[in-house]
Amino acid sequence: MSRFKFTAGPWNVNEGVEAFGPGVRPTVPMEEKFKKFAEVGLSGVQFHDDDAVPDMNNMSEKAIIDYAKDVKAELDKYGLVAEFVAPRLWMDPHTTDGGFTSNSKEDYDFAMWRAKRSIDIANALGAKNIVLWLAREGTLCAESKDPVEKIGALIDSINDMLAYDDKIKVLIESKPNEPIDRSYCGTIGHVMAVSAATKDPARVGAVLESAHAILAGLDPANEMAFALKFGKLGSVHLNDQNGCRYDQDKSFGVESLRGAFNQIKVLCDHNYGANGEMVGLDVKAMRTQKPEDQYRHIQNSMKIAMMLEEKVAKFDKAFQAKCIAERNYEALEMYVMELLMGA
Ligand code: 3MF
Ligand code: MG
Repeated sequence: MSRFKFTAGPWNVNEGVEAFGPGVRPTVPMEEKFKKFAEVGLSGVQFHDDDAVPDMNNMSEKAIIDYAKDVKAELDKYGLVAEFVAPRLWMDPHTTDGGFTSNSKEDYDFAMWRAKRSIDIANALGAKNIVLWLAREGTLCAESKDPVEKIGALIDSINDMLAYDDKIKVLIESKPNEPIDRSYCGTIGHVMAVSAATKDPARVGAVLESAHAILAGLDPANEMAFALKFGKLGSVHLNDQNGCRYDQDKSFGVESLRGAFNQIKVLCDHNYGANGEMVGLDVKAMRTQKPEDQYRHIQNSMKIAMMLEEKVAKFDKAFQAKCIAERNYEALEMYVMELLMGA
């Protein structure tokens, strides 16, 4: 049993499309994903706005809410909750140059329309959070935007979301690059600063994704800790990443077991989840994976997280204190390695 409630998004079971090759697995219908998510032990689902309401651009505001209510009924059927809704602002022709930081007023307005519809969808699904992964908020050409002005525009857009609904929380998922070259919210530190500059900082927090921290050259557990200190770690995306390559979304812990241990440790040590926060697994199956076992990466990630929870429970705090008192960190480090290797 885990102390955590695990979630994943429908995008975490996919056809395997990448920049160099087409899909290799058939599309799985949404309801089958819900059914299977419940079966493998997830507690909830994360949504992009158009995962929940696919044709939303062509629908009225009321029709969007009605459609989302039907999705909520399907979730209920499988005993799942909705964790968050994230406006997908990187696929649409209106967001080619970003949304909240676009140079086009029309595109900015479109992004705000999607953000507000995402809040409506979240309310219909019973989700408490909006997630902003700011995929294209930044520049490909550094001189194309005034970064000072654009960070102001981002803060304005969040204030507008907070004013639209007085309960919803906005969580920014930091990422330094990909698809954008220079992003405006690359790390948790950036997210905390933006949060502090909004009209209701208590309702603006962060999602830390392990791989995104690694892409920023930072340690995921340390990034989680930074947000935890401010009471603003609203969600996590556990996964792994082999250094500064393309965004890999590997199963949690498969590249850096000690790094994964320290993520689970910081979450356990600081009672993450006590206010309803969930543990998202933003993992992708390898393109080589066959359809008949295409939930394996989610199951593996959850299993590794739970095995690491057991290691955290076994962690010998008295021995740690002794090592600290003697400033013998070589001994402490070897103890951790032996703990993880089962010696
Ligand atoms: C990109 C991501 C995204 C976000 C998701 C929800 C596809 O690197 O991590 O997953 O997590 O869009 O914000
Ligand atoms: Mg993510």
